[in-house]
Amino acid sequence: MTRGGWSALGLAAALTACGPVVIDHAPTSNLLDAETASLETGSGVWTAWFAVTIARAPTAAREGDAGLRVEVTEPYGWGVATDNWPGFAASPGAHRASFWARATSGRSLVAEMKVKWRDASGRELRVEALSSPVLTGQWVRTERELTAPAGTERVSVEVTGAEGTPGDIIELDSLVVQAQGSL
Ligand SMILES: [Ca+2]
Repeated sequence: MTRGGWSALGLAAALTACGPVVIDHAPTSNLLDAETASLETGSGVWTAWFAVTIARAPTAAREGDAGLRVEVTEPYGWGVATDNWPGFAASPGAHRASFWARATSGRSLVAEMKVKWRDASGRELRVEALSSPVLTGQWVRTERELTAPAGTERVSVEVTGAEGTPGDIIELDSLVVQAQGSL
């Protein structure tokens, strides 16, 4: 069939559909929305959880044009989190999480991503964590295989550090939690 034929067919299908168009996500797509993952067009659902101010910043880009700049404002630990209770849609099964990070500090800053699997009501079923190596000014990618337990319908993400003093900067980009194919 010609390209034009397919277009006409697609239009006819769209016109006869009753509900909103449902787009199936590829099995490897990111559970986090595009802005939260990439910071390219906005700050997504990131919130300054404790001891930080956050901003979408071109200087914090590992990929694309922007990343998440996290400035520590108090000593003894810091944290950012996704703020879209009860979280992004998710399903049980094998996943892979990853993120890029770097830091502008002489201290031993480590960024830990916590992935919280929740049921439909938002109840926490399992928390899995992946910790970066000690961060430097060079970007480093941290990755881990995860398993969402039975009953998982939602996922939320935190990135925290146990160290930090005011003025420390941590930059994050390309944060991913993706399903590893359908089971
Ligand atoms: Ca980016």
